Amino acid sequence: MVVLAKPAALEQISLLRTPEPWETMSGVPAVDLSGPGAADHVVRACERFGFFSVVNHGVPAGVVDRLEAEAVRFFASPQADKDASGPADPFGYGSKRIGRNGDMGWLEYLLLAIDRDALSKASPAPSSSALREAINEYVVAMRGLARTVLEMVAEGLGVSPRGALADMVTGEDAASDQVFRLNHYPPCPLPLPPSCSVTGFGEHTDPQLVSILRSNGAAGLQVALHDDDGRWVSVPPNRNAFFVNVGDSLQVLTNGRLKSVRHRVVAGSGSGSGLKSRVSMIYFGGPPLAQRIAPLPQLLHGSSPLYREFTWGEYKKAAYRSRLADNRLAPFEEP
Ligand code: GA4
Repeated sequence: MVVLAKPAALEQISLLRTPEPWETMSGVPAVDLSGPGAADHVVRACERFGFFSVVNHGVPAGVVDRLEAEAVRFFASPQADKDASGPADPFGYGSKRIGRNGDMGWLEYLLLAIDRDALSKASPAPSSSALREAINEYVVAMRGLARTVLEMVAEGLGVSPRGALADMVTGEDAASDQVFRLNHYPPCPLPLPPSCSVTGFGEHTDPQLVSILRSNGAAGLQVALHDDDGRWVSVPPNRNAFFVNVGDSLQVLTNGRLKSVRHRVVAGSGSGSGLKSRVSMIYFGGPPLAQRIAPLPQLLHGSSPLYREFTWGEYKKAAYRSRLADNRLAPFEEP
């Protein structure tokens, strides 16, 4: 719920009514990728929540820690240095403004284009070579993880070949559209009306096939439960796990069997020294612009497609004209 009276600095950022305490999601499905039945487990989690965590993922802790340390260093650098990497239009350093249509959140971020398996060479931001190297190393690991997850989705759904979905994002022959984002959510020090929290990143679904998120262990991520009227629950942080979100494109490809997850981040508040900033790193796996997105015939089993076909380029263009919370799939639903 949006509340009106608030400090001027928060004028354009929505406040959320805070229940005491936020309800915690106790049953986040945790998939052990090397365990038996992992593919079925992945599909069940994607059907029920559009969301799961991955443990025993094989991504070396050093790769993650290096990037976290470099990200913390970047966000702690002087504002003028960070601004030199901005504005995010759409790529680069951004603060509070998200997208082009008036969405605001209590965060700063670096939004970056990935070419194949590395940060785009055409991107001047970030200028630190240590941060660029850490991102490149991390992105290679995320591409591997995205591939494994999408292969398991295909296997669990009985889609062949097993690489049909994974190739859209990590295939070698076409340039897929991958994006990488580092977010920093400092605690909001401003006085807030009672029982209110500040929106860090407003509710939305991700447009791509999958996104893989990792955070530093500070709370804030919430997801809306599919089977419970979209009730919001907090996801307990786990700095050693990756969280996978089903995106809109995977929802369409599976004719709605897997559903994209609405999620948001609530900023911490207060000025005590014990308050932790949240730092998250998210890989978004999108296909090449020309990729056709439509329900896979193999998954229709005689029923009609729920969505009309579009290209990823079309969807992306429409997404960039939308507000964060919009239902971006609605215009593509078959009547
Ligand atoms: C949501 C998922 C990714 O963070 C993102 C976001 C993008 C942006 O920040 O520029 C968008 C948002 C996201 C969907 C709707 C549009 C575009 C902000 C916004 C209001 C990078 C993406 O791909 O789509």
